[in-house]
Amino acid sequence: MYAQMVKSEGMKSRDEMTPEEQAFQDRVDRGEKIEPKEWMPEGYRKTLIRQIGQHAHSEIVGQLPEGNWITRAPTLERKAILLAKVQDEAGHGLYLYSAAETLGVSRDELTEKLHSGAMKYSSIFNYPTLTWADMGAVGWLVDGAAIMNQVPLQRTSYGPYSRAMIRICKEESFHQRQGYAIMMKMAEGTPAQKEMAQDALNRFWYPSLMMFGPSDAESVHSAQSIAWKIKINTNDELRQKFVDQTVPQAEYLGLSIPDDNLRWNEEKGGYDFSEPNWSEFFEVIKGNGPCNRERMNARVKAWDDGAWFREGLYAHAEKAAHRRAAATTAAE
Ligand code: FAQ
Repeated sequence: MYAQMVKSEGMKSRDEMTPEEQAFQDRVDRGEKIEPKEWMPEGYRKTLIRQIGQHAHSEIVGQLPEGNWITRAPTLERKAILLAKVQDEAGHGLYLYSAAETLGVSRDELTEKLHSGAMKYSSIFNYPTLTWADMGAVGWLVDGAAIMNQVPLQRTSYGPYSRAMIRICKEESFHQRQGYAIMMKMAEGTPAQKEMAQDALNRFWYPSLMMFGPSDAESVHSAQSIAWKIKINTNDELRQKFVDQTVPQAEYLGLSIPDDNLRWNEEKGGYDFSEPNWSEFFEVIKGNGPCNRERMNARVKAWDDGAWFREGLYAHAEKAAHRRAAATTAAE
């Protein structure tokens, strides 16, 4: 049904594992959670840092396309809701950076890697948000895709990541509902408003499908990540589930999915659908999407503008440590 998964580089068969690695794999297979101070293979640690770090960066960069519309929300209520959603994304970034820190990497190191282009963030946030209807499409489709990916990640094998996901998923559900509520309002509005909703769906459909990553045949990390239960499902499995869930929602709105090949396939019990343009995806993750430069410039500027504040915090922490040390010496 899905493309064959490729073997991940360096992935070992049981016979090739050391006794320590075998014992670790047994724990994972039994469904035990791995906690920060416990022994883990270096590859497991690195894969988690890559995935959790990329996820954290996505939450932070992901504030930008919606932040763009806070000042232009059509009503005070919509503004308050959007503001709360964007603030939630900042919180998700922080839980995830904290989860990554338990693996021995600092948030500053991760930020530096994002800014230098050594680490990625989700391709979806390199597309522009052109109209208010895009706030609906982002909530409905982008948060919808995020939930599809993140609900299984609540069962991921690394304890801190799994616990961060449980909390994040609760908030993402509200995000998806608020996006769908915007789409419902637009779709039952004037013909011009319905047209805006359709246009937003047309532009966000394929980029949303890309969020799940390349097809299983091109996904270099899936096999190893699934064996370690860092990932629970393959990219194609989750993409299929997302399409199956979203098509009836579009029908309810009276909008059309921009895909002439979309058809219910009775035999597989799911929709057949067109693949996204994968060369566009690989260009976007290489840094050549419509908004990559704008997004990175905004993040680097925010980081640089905040330098005085971070320096103030460090100076304060240093003085407080000196005072504590002096008080301890005086008491002795
Ligand atoms: N964008 O071998 P695979 C959100 C890269 S949700 C960019 O399949 P893997 C909420 C991949 O890193 C969005 N790069 O990789 C929100 C690898 O490159 P590398 C974030 C991508 O890791 C909503 C290469 O392609 N969610 O932010 C993408 O096994 C609204 C080969 O790919 C997560 O991060 C992509 N879409 O599977 C916020 C969820 N796909 O690192 C604000 C956790 C693949 O070797 C507003 N992450 N690549 O240089 C995952 O589940 C996985 O990492 C996948 C990719 C499924 C994304």
